[in-house]
Amino acid sequence: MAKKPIRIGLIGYGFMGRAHSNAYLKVGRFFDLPYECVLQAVCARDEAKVRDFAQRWGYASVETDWRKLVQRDDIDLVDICVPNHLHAEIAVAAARAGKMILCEKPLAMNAAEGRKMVAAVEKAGVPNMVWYNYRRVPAVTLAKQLVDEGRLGRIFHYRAKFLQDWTINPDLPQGGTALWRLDVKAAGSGVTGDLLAHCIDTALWINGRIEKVCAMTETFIKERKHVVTGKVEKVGIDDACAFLARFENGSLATFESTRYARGHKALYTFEINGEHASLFWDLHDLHRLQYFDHRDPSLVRGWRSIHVSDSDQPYMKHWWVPGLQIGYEHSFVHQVADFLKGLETGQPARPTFRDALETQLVCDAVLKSARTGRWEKVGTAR
Ligand code: SOE
Repeated sequence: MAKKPIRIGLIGYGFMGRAHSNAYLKVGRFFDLPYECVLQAVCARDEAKVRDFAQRWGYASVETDWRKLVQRDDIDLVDICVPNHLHAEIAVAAARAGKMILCEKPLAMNAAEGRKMVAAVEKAGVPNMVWYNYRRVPAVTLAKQLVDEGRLGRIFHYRAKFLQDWTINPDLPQGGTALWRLDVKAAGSGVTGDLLAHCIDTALWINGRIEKVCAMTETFIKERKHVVTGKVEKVGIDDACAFLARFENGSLATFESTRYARGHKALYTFEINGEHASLFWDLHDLHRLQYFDHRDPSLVRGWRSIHVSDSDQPYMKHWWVPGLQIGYEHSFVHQVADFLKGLETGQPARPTFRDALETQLVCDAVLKSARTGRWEKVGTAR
């Protein structure tokens, strides 16, 4: 049977533009779906560079103005891969134009913007999703499955961290194409929106709602040259953030993120301790899930390192044979596959914009608590 084309309009072609394009190209080869992703257009301001990108990845056309792209009749889905301060305006315009929308994380600069985006997609009734890709690393999906099956019993603790070390150099400027993550006007926040947002998304998904948080942040390098203005400017982002949280289910949590942990490049880890069992996952060893079950006979009781590559384990039947692992890029392929499956079944793939607003609300409460020095309640998205 002929597959229905989904004509993609990608806005932005950085690291995420590549990750998403790769996913669109691969998904139909590994997953049986009634849709086919068509790389219809890519948009960015630099015409020469966007043409190069289009040629390398196989996009049929280019645009240099996102407003034109979202109005095109031959685009079904708009994929937003630009810095955070542009997410809301593009998403609202794309929703009004009736496009499906995939948006890079975090959803927005803050929850107020996020609410407008949720209202726009829900009013337009367009399918929408945010690229919190780590949910779809098979070992993370398996962690969720084990918790949902009740294997851990009552959850006592959730512990997550995301450590990097790429901004320690004080000569690193802020702003511009590659370094917008350091510019608060483009990013909204530092590690809270960029890295902790991933940890929060996974945590809410696996362990439910967070009621309140108590946070501290620090900006270690107070001034940096701005690439666009050429002036030395105040740094407005949080370089590091740590917070305590209470989940609605009664469990206690600690979250930590920094770009100043020398030696760590992208060390995202989480551990969950329950009444019967615990689990631990580490992005640097992403195909393994560590699991300890106290109900095992004491002679053989201990942490097992589950190599998540068996065809019974999440997503793995679509790839190679048991024992052969997959990696980071595949989490994006899985996300597109689930999105397309959602179109087929009418059960939207998650996180939707509304789900991602929950994460945004936690980020807002974390940043507020860091300012006030008090515990802050997390607002509700529903
Ligand atoms: C930052 O370095 C970054 O690329 C984040 O923006 C991504 O979301 C994260 O997955 C890896 O680190």
